[in-house]
Amino acid sequence: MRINSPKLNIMYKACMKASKSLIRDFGEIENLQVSSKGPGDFVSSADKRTEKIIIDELLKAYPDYGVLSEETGKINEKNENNRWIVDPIDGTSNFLNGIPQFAISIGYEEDKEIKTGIIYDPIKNELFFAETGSGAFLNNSRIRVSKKKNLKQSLIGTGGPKSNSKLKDEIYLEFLKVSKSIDIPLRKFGSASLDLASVACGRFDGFWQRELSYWDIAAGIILVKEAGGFTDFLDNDVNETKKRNLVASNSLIHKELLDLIKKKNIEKN
Ligand code: 2AM
Ligand code: CA
Repeated sequence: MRINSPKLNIMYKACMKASKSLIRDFGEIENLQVSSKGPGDFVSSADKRTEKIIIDELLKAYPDYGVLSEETGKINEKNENNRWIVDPIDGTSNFLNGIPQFAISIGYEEDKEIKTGIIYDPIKNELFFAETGSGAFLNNSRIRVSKKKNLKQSLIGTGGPKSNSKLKDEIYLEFLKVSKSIDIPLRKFGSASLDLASVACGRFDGFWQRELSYWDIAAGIILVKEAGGFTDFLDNDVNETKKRNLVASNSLIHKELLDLIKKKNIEKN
């Protein structure tokens, strides 16, 4: 593993420690799915357990750094210059249903800019990581975005809408609009961080999703950029924690994808 920066080293350690307990918890899901109570409560405690392991490990190394995380919220709020962004289980619905498509995602932000990211899929044992200026990696190999030039022949991922979204109808219409414009059916795999990792390593040519939280995408953004791709927010949502509308791609299809998503949704044609 080509991890030679102190930050990445700590993130890697936190990830590996947390993933041991996460894999154990995932193994329990199958039993709980057939129980009358279902796995809901168990998953929520697995989420908290995993997050605690990660945050403890990060703060052990850098006690005064800020943290923004899905379960705990904010820690050391005053430190706005150095901050960890943590999602302990990205792809919670998949995890809950025993589907092996979820990841731990940790980003590191310096002066409000994301500098380092790590996304770990513990089931496939795939570790994606990137740091500003040093490129993006999957396990031991350098990764790059795809070279697809034409949106029509591209493989595009998306996700959502959230069950409580006020934009549900628009999001479905947008899905329809994009589906009709490209030859390959859209992919909806249920973990935004892994979707971004897929753009970074060229499995997907592009990805977009509305109303994402910052912890879903912080690590993925640096990964895509360092792999040679582009990321953009659709509206003035750069400072939002919970409503980020993100488009990411291999750069070559970026304008075409962005223009298409921004085009008005048509109800019937
Ligand atoms: P999560 O699994 O951590 O909730 C699924 O399309 C992707 O969107 C996942 O990365 C999921 O993260 C994210 N997402 C964020 N908020 C969500 C919500 N309220 N409901 C469903 N998915 C959500
Ligand atoms: Ca998430």
